[in-house]
Amino acid sequence: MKKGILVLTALALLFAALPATADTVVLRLGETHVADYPTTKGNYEFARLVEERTGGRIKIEVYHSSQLGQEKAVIEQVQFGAIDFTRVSISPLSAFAPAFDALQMPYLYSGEEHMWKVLNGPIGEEFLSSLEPANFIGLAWFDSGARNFYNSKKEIKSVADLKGMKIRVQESKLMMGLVSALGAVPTPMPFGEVYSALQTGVIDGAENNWPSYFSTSHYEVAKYFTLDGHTRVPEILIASKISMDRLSKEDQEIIKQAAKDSMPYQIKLWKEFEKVSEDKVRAAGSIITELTPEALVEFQNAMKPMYDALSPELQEVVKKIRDVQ
Ligand code: GTR
Repeated sequence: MKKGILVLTALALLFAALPATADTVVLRLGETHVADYPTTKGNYEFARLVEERTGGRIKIEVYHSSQLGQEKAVIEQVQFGAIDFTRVSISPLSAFAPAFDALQMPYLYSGEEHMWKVLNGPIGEEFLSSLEPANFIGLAWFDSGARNFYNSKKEIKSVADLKGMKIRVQESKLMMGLVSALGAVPTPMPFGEVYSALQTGVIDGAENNWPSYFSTSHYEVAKYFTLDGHTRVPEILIASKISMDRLSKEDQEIIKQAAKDSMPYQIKLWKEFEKVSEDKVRAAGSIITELTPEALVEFQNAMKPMYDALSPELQEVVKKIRDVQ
């Protein structure tokens, strides 16, 4: 009798560890944003295309709202194959692939068109494939607009106004350097902790794009928003090389193509949501400061030393990016 129960338990455990049917594969994707954020919807589109194109053999479950952990921790797990995919900002990814700093330098792009030309051209492709030695497969780029400073204390109209302010940054050396270059005090912390840090005064401010400022409700606790547009930091969809290596070459190709094909959808939703977010935070009473042309030049000049501090290799990449026009 006892033996029978043991055998049954062993069988139950065995089946629990197997996918739903022998040839169905279920993969997991970690996302920091909430379910209806454009980026999360881009992930859903990617998952839908993969499922459709594999006739349901490969299912990708999207875990939004940091259910699988905060951005940096998720990247680590993707590297070890514990999570199969993630969509992240390239800022925290730079800790794993330092060359990505070259793609997110302050005031690097003349505008969004320039950035897309770079990402959709040979430079973007090279960056996607450069991730393999770090055990990632770069799949596609998503839009993330431009980042701006916001805070709970006062209007920022010049670089001098930022002096000594405690500004939250992503867990990224480059972002720490950027905030320091402006005379403020960088405070790295995970995205999910920023609201309460602003509310309790642990930090004075943070920086992000319109959609993140709105969807996290940071605007409720930090109403001064300055349109300085210091960086354009692309989002990237990556896969674990370990997970991808377990699939056939054909399925790997389907996944790569599906990721690329989900880009226009995300970019369209992004544009729409950028506008909605801006309108909502303006209506909610945020104070939006536009920089004068002189003040903007001051911001740009303050960040020039960051370019000099780049390695000669990355300076070369920056030059190539600038040459794409
Ligand atoms: C957002 C980005 C997130 C996360 C966040 C942050 O713009 O989409 O992936 O990096 O910024 O500031 O932590």
